[in-house]
Amino acid sequence: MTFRLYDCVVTDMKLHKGSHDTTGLRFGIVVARFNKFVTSKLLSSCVDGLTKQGVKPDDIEAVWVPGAFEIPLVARTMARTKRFDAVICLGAVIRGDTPHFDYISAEVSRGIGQAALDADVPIIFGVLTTHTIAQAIERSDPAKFNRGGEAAKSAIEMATVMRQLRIGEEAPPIVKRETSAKTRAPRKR
Ligand code: INI
Repeated sequence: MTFRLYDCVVTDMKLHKGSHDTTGLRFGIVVARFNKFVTSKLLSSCVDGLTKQGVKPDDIEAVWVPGAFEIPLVARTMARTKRFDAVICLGAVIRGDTPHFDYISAEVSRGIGQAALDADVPIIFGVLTTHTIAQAIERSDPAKFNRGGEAAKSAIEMATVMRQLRIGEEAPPIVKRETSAKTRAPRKR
């Protein structure tokens, strides 16, 4: 039997993927106060996204920080407590007339990546970096791009897949060994 995964024929592999089973999972959120008219919407759709997937409000902890620049340190500190299965970072960096945007957005993305590796806990990048206020409003609108809800989904996926990997849970055997080249599905071009 063959199995096609992203255009490849796969045999005899274990496939791990995240699930919707949020039982017992705890999430930390770091949210920047700067551009609060945007970040408060990101926060509410993020919390909605988590609770709709069964996460208990008691298992969510949020921390406000002054701006996006301050997010990585707090995210790292939260992650290092090991009280959270994932930490979600929410912010909005909007381009202005000066190079400030470039410094803040570069630092927050670099810092969040480094924090996740340092803490060995998934840290989700839910920070908008936009050219205009209109773009930021659109991306925080739950009826449009809803980046807060997307960050929640990413956090659940990462938390569940990491839980699987860490407890060495067996992934369901999805494929069996191919018996002959004839059974191999043609490669898509
Ligand atoms: N912080 C943001 O979260 N978004 C921005 O767009 C922004 N701009 O443009 O200045 C911003 N600045 C504040 C910064 O994150 C720090 O809080 C501040 O520099 C103090 O360290």
